[in-house]
Amino acid sequence: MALILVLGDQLSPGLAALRLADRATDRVVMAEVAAETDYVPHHPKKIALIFAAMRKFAARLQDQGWTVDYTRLDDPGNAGSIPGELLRRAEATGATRVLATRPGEWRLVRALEELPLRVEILEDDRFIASHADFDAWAEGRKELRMEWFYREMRRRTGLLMQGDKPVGGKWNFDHDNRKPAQADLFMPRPVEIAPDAVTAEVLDLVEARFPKNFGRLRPFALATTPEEAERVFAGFLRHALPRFGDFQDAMLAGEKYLYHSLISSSLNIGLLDPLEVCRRAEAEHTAGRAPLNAVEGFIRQILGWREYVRGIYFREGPDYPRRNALNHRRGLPPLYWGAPTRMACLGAAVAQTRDEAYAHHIQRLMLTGNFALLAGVDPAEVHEWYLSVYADAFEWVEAPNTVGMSQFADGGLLGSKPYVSSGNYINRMSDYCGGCAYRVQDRSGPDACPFNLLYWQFLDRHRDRFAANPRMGNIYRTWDRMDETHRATVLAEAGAFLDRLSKGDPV
Ligand code: FAD
Ligand code: DLZ
Ligand code: SF4
Repeated sequence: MALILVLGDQLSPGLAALRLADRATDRVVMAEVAAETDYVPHHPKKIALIFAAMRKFAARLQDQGWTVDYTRLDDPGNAGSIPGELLRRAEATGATRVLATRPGEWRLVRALEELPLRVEILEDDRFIASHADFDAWAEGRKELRMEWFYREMRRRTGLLMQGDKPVGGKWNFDHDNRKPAQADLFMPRPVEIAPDAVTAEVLDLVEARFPKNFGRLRPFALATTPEEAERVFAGFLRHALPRFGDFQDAMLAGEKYLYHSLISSSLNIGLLDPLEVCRRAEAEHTAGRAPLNAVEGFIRQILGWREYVRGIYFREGPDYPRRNALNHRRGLPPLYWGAPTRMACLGAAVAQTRDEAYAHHIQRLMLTGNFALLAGVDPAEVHEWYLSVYADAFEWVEAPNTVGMSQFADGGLLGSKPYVSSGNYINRMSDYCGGCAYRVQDRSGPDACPFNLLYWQFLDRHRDRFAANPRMGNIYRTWDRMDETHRATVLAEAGAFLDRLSKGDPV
């Protein structure tokens, strides 16, 4: 008899450990534990999502004839951690063997390996590429660029392929995908999911147990079953996918979701299957309901980025989230936890994060990520924030995005140049600046947009690292051509801004 471990983000009926288990004799172990709720201060919506989805998944397993030892957070005797719960269940049942599916964070992989039980850790094959596939692709390459990996995945899966050529003659239609959006009456609205009795009970528990965690618990509308996730995805395919490409990088005040799919938390906890999602998006193109730039852009996020960052996380090893190539040391400014700010764009991104445990990619990358990088915030603190506040955040996907893509803390493994911008980019891609106390047009002076000041100060302080980068030479030449007095003013004002940030003054 074996104990079959199912973690809170492993809620897939076809999970490797369940496939290998014997329903008649083995026992499934699932546990709500303090070690998982507390290793970072998760958003209450994220904890509620995991608990509600776990409870519903356990009930289905039981209906299908599995024996499930389910521990609720408040159960007396709760050992408080996953290894502790496995030991407790092993003692109670006499089991000596554990069958697990590889967890998505190194911390838990290590904890399972150290258990004084016979633990078999199976590969998590709910992904399109296996670790061996990724390593075979990465082996011997000087640069691990996503675009090359993505093309390989297109060839392997046949997605959007015509023989050995990409459909439409191009691999990537990003060039068409950079349009700013305008609010209109036809903006798609996310499918409404109403909490059922199980979710309602979990919401009460989370409210009582995590009153101090950053984030609004209610209203709660995240999908917690495969059927709910399917409704959200079907709504996206029908109403938003056709314009997903055009407005992928756009941001609008008051429009939290634009044309995004909102399926990341469902994919990451196992309610949706990534390959199936890609095939269904492809079918929308084949049927003439969605243009190629939208469908290719969407598929690239999942078949490309999602698979690629997972490969990087496990290939790079447990120290990856602690990398700090730019030696940034600043503490995370209080505005990330909701302290008032005069910066309209950051205020909106943080408020939306607080309310929904969601922000879309460009908000994460070019608002909160960009600002932290420009201000020199310690990437470990940035990483902890992202891991805490988003419902879809698990280290395998969050750390490469934050530490690598957004903070350049891996020294350029993920991106050949840092994702930094002045206010100009934010103004082009959003309508935040119109309602801001700062002036995006001002390059210096008392009301100058802080992104304008910090952008040049960042480039100046990291000149040794970036000036020789062929993709950045032009930017340095522009800076060097600016009037010397202006450059000195910008650096002095950026320094003063950073001093205010250090003192905890509102900015
Ligand atoms: P859509 O825009 O509709 O995209 C479709 C799907 O593509 C997403 O559901 C997601 O599964 C996948 N995807 C898109 N971009 C990425 C990416 N860069 N990496 C991996 N998958 C991607 N995504 C997470 O799932 N968890 C995280 O913890 C996470 N942290 C991030 C941190 C930072 C700093 C940045 C810049 C990005 C992060 N992302 C993360 C990627 C991306 O922002 C989210 O996947 C996306 O915003 C989720 O919203 P959506 O489902 O509406 O996505
Ligand atoms: C995120 C999370 C939370 C908040 N709580 C639990 C839990 O109580 N029990 C559990 O099995 N999983 C939980 N999770 C998800 C795990 O943290 C996740 O499986 C690991 O971080 C690996 O990705
Ligand atoms: Fe953000 Fe600057 Fe625009 Fe204000 S002016 S919203 S700080 S980019």
